Amino acid sequence: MSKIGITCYPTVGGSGVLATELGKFLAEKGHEIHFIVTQVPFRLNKVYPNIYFHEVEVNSYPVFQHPPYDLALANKMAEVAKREELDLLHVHYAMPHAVCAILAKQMCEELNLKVVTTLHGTDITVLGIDDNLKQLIKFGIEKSDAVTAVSHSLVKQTKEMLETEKDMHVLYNFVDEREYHQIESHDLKRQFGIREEEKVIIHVSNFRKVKRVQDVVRSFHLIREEVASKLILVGDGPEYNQVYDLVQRLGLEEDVLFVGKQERVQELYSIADVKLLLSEKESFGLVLLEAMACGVPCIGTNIGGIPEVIENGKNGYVVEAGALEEVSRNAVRLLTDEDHRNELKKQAMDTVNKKFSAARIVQQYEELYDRVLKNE
Ligand code: GMT
Repeated sequence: MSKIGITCYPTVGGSGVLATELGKFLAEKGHEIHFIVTQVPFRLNKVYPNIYFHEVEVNSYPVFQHPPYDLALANKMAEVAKREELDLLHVHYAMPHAVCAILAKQMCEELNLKVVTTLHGTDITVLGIDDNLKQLIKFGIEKSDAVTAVSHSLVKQTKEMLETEKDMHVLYNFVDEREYHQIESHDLKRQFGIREEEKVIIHVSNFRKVKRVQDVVRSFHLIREEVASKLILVGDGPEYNQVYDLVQRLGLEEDVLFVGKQERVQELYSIADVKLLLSEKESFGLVLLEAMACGVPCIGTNIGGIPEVIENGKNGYVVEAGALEEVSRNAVRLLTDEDHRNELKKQAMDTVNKKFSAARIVQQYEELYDRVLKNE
């Protein structure tokens, strides 16, 4: 069993969720897990005897213009690694976490500490194009003992953008099937004022521009002309007001439910018939897995890692970004043909079980740690 330090942005969407869930599963398998983060990750909602939390405190000083998060983190990593005799640091995001881990590794040479870096996308697709950071991100990746990325698409993009030949392993996102599965919805639909015969379309995101939530609303506008339905929008973020205005302009206020951030999205999935994720950037799309595990077929854009999750026509649909007529056509077919919907639903759950189960992916991480620790 290994002693593993994990660093992530504890409040940031998918990457924080993935890092936390991985830590929990590794702890259940007997590894000793040390979260080195600024605050307790939001999914760490239970006490585990072999999970420890080490808070990175970032103080402001009058002499510094900006609080030194990166340096405080590197210092904490080195301190924890020495005291707890960690075997490896698994960091999520190359920038700045991989760079901090490499600095920490140099600060405790006596330990033979290893660094595993997982790329989630935003660090590459947003920061990687910033010339002020590009060389540092490349350094963090190349000096890591192993690098994983959440899709083949992200590996390709990272290699092209950073002009690196570094070996990268694709380790997909996974979902905890104990949490995400079909559940009895009782009368949730009625509580939301949705009539039994109405279909439910759902979208879950942090309402960043790249999620193109306005495309979701426009697609729904088309779908609603053919099928009596409601759209549930889950989440909050920078585009919220624009999306809200669009809903008013299109006269959809009666049929679009803004439910804000939700902890137990699985309950909402239990009343949903189809999910839309129409992003223009998405290195994987963890929310797709969560929906599929709950038996909700998804329509997603042909972007990044989405086509590695959705198999067009088999467990959902993949459309070109902005092809809203096509989104609507596929959704209407799904919503009106029950046999077809049930088949896609079954295939969606099957895909999660076979390709993206926690057991499978967590084992892949363990095997990678093993190889790194044996210097293979
Ligand atoms: O999608 C976001 O805005 C959050 C972002 C993050 O950094 O947490 O999610 C990224 O990592 C997730 C976990 O690996 C992936 O499932 C998301 O696709 C990815 N987001 C993007 O690439 C935009």
